[in-house]
Amino acid sequence: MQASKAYEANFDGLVGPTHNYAGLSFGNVASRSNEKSVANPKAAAKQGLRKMKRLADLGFQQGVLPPLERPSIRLLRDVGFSGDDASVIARAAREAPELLAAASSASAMWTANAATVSPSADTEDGRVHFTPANLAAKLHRAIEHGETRRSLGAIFADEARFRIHHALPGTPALGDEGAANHTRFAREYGDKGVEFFVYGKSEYGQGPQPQRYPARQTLEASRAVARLHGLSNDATVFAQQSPDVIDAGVFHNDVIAVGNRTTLFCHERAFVDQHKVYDELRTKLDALGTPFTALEVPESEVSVEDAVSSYLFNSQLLSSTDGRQLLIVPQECRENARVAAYLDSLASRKTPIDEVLVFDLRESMKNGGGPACLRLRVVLDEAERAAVNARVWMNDALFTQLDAWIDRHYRDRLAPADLADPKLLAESRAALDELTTILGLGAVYDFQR
Ligand code: SUG
Repeated sequence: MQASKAYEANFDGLVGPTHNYAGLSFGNVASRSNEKSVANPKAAAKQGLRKMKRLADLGFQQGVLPPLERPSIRLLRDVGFSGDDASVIARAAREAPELLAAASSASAMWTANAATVSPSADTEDGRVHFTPANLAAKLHRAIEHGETRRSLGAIFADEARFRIHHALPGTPALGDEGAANHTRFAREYGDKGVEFFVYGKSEYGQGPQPQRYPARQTLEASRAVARLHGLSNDATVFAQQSPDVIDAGVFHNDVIAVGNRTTLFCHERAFVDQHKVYDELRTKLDALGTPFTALEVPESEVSVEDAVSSYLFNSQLLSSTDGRQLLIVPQECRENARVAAYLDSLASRKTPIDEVLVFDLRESMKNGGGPACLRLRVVLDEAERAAVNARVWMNDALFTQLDAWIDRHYRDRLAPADLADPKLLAESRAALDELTTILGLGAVYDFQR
């Protein structure tokens, strides 16, 4: 059967007005080491927006996902703070600043964790399937999925083409971190592919576990998502992340590996039984007539520590229309001599990477979010693409509108103490209210209902 032409669209999370550094993610080195530093939400949002614009200008399909309503008054009420919204914030600031911080995080910007997505070419019912991630490992992230599901529903509304599941039950046994632990390989995007799920530990099975930092994704969750999406066993591979790299700060697989079409770019210490993992991928892809190349970076050239501090593997590997592969890296990769040398050497080696583009995403990086964290990949054929809410596609007009919207609504300085400011809630709601009009989302936020 001739597969229809399909594209990989990237949906980036627009950084919300409450972007701050609260040190909420134990196991994420950058989050912990920048705790309590002063953030610049305006710069953060503009850095992300510029990446979207540049990729759209280069001819990639680029969409926008909206921020969530923060601070989450709903969370603060759920944990017992009452009164009007200003009193809820004031009491939380006084009695439980850590809960106010969790309620205020702009963490929905990292849309690689929004959901796991399976293209229609892979699923039993021929629809594109989304499972919002329960993000059960961290409170500030565990409150995202209900609102995320609503946003996805406003963008991928056509139920004949898109199936948006509910998140898995939010319990440690089913901890799910979404597409950050999921990659898909296929010859062309529209061909049937092999979906690759990477987990940190098995809740009920045997096997090694990290000792220092939490494993956020379980095998049981990965298998559940594959079942929900109607994926076949002969086109799925489940692999365990090396527990010692989790202990070195690799809290999601996308901090140590990235894949695109027939290429897996990863560190040599990424997986347990790494060569068996390659063999299984190669065998299952071969059955689909699809080649497979693993471009493995040795510890002797780039250590796991270098990978964690530079985010070399949190890059986007993109196929341009002329078939070349581009690697989108954060500027921190140029600032690490070994990583820079590795990237420079790509030109003279025979590798599937043809060009490297560097982006300044400093504000997000300081919370452990690089280029790949900021985007959710959705493979769409022509008809599916036409069914997406057209207002979310990045173009010159949307860029200009969003850039001015950021100027109107965002602060350029947000310190931890500012989270107690009740004006931040009003500012954030005013911004989001206007955004729903710009993006044609309808009343997706609680405060609009
Ligand atoms: O979940 N950081 C995020 C970073 C997520 C990166 N995503 C991927 N690798 N795909 C996290 O750890 C820090 C927030 C704070 O500390 O204020 C935070 O949530």
